[in-house]
Amino acid sequence: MRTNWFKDAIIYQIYPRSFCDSDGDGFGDIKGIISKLDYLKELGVNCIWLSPIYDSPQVDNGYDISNYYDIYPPFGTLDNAKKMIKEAHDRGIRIIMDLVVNHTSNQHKWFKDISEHKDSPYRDYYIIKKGKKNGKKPPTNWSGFFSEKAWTKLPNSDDEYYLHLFAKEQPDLNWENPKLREEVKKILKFWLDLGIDGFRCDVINLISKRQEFKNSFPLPALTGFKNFINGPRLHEFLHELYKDVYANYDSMTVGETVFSTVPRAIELTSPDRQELEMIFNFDHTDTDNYFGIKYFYRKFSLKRLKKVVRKWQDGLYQKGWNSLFIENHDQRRSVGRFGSSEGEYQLESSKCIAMSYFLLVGTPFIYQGQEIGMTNAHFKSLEETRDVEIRNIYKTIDNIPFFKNKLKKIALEVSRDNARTPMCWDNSEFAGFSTSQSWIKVNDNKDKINVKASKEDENSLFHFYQKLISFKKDNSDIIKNGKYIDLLPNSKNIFAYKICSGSGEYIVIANFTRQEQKYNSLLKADKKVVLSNYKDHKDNLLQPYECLLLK
Ligand code: ISL
Repeated sequence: MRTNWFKDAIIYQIYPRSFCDSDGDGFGDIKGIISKLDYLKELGVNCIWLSPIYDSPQVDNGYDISNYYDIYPPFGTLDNAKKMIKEAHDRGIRIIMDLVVNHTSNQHKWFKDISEHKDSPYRDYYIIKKGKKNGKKPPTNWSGFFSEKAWTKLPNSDDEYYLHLFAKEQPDLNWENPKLREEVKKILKFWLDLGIDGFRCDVINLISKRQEFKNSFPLPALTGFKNFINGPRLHEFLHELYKDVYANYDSMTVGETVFSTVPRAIELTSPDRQELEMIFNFDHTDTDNYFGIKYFYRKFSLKRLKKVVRKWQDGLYQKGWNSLFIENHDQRRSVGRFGSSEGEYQLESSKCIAMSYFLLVGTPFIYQGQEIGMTNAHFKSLEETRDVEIRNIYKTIDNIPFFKNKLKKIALEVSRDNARTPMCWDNSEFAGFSTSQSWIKVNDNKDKINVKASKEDENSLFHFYQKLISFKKDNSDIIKNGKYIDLLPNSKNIFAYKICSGSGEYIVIANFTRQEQKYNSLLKADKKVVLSNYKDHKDNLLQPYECLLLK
């Protein structure tokens, strides 16, 4: 029987290669994850999202899958995975897997077969088109997400190209082909039968492509995006998966949907349409950039953030369901972001941001290390990074005549690798992550910011998250039907909102500045402070980054 457990889920994202290394090779693994399940239970989460552990050449850290039915050996074995599922379930923790089916690795047997045999039965599993001018030019001028052209010549062909919206080692699958869709269903069933509780569906709104394959107006990035974002058969394909697979399991899906809108999200998540349970939208992560491109950095503004929150909370009220997150493996850390501060008021501001997003209506996600306030890695050079994306960006910058150094500095600051450095468990040489040098550097501040220190300090962010989690669980009746009301829509310094429903209400008031802020204490109505990041409160004054939860 399907239930709505996803509305009660508190989800913790694990990036397996950087979480915990049990065998000392500097690379995280499944046994390491099992060894930390008690920690996650203590934190209070009841569901894990695992970034990909499938077999893969790791060009994009596992988002390039070569075998959906096996595990990348450095992570462990299928038996290890089965044990992890059981051990998690024994502790009341569900597991959702990353599902990457917009593309495979070019080392997947289907793609290898078409690269080797002209008459391969798998040709129609991918998107292959003849190039223009006798194959000298690609079929269209589209460009992908990693600042590469979206077409590469098929191995062993003079005039044919395959489409890839990410790296050239990640060929896109052809969802128009019913046989391919059956293969996807087989993969879903395999993992659900193994006991998995659902999927985080990678770039799922890219799976349907417009079939005209025409040139588009050239843009600095993502030329042709209208041809592959939210394509014409997206909803049909998702409903087919739901009807043929998910309907038979008590599972949940959260779709990663890039450049999404509220109307689209309602279509994707309204229960009667049977497509997905919720989606990730990225509007709030674009409040400190222009055009949704993180390299076009601009100063964060609370007013912009509040506008976005209002749009999504109001938009999905009683129509769909929101996911709530401030970090993931593609985003830089939230410390020093969204108005928070690295240095002075670091702890206060991290708590302030945490409370502000966590108590909105929706299912909250915590990315590994976020709960202890891990910071960006502060990379000094490209050599310290590992991500395929930043390598491509550096090549692009090298072709720009001006500002090379400045642009490279920005690229390092916003690089995805900032969130991918090893989880800091203690202050030992390799931060308790491993007993040897890790695949990417350990944060320089591991002596101060680590799990052991956080657990020992009763005032820490870790304990604050524990309290937020308890509150969210205890008040799930309010939240499930909760209406969001922005109490100070015009303030550029204070974020104040009320969540109310027939079962009760609560209020969050947060000062997003490092200055004291006056406010009208009537806002608090007759409510009592349940949680705050300061011990003492002033009547109509908020201290720097002070946040209050009132009920
Ligand atoms: O990370 C991004 C920008 O820096 C995003 O544009 C990201 O590429 C996009 O959100 C899709 O992300 C997902 O699919 C990618 C993979 O590299 C990401 O790690 C994954 O989250 C391709 O599978």
